Amino acid sequence: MTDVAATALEAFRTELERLQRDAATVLAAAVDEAAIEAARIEFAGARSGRLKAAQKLLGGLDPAAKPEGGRLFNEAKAAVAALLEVAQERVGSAEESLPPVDVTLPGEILPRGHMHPITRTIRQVQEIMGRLGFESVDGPEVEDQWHNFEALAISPEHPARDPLDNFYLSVAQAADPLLLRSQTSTVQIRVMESREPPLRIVSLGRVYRPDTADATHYPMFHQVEGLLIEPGTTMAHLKSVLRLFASSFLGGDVHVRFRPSFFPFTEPSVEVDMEWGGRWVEMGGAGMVDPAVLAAVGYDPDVVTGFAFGLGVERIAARRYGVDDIRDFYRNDVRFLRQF
Ligand code: FA5
Repeated sequence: MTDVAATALEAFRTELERLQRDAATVLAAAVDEAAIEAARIEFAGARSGRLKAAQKLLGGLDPAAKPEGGRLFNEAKAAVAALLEVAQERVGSAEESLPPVDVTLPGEILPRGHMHPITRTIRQVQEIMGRLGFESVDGPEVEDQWHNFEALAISPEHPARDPLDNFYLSVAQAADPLLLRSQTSTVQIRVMESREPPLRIVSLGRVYRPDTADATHYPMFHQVEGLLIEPGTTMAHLKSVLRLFASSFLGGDVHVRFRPSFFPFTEPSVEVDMEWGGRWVEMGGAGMVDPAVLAAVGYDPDVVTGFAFGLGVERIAARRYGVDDIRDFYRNDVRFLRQF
């Protein structure tokens, strides 16, 4: 091989090396299909790609240099093809894992929930009672013997204190076993202990009893407790407040019926039934606050009078919304809940 032919072959080798280096740089920076296609045209394009130009140079080499030149050219061509393939795979898998984004599409509409019917009932009761001048207050769900029973004149041997009728949290032998409150009447005591009359309060919250769940019972339910302490209060005021409440909440002219009953903390005591749509339903208990309770909280029973009532929130909500089974409120079935 002449010196001239050897120099031309060396120049050819240098050009092929530069071509491969450039292809590697360009393809490493390619981030999408379009960049790879541009690189393919630049390096391997059939008409004006750089490999095509190198092939033309190969044709001009000295016959003695051609076998080596051909080998170098095939190597470079295979290297560019491999670089293209690797880049293609990298970009393809990245694009597959990313969902295509069409920014002109409207956003995903998230389903919007609404208040649970029991929460809504609680707010409505608070609002109605607020208009009648009753301030909304809260009390703890974990209670002691004093607030759940003793101050309410429920004696130690009263069946309401039976361990089978309550969720006690500490051992029964403990001096003052705590329990999940079984009624919201506890809040009457807490408020009267900390404030002086006159009082108009309403308290809505959860209470717990080991009752078997059925259409009208649930082991966890809500009560609304009302307490009014004002001079000259009578049962007539109690009935008027309950009737005004029932008419506002249920709508229309709701009749309220009192049936004689017994609660240790009211005297006289009554069961409260409401008639609506031709049916009477028991909603709760009520009565004049017993003098023993007034004395327990430090009031003078000869001077202070008042009434109290406690209604089942699930019962009044069921009545209001025409629900036959209060268990439906807690089944978490959105098809049921969506209706309200
Ligand atoms: C009481 O709990 C008294 N504290 C009510 C009271 C307050 C009387 C103030 C006098 C003065 P009773 O145990 O009857 O009373 O419950 C009241 C209401 O709670 C019932 O009428 C009923 O509507 C509701 N209730 C009782 N147990 C359940 C239960 N397991 N599931 C759903 N609601 C219930």
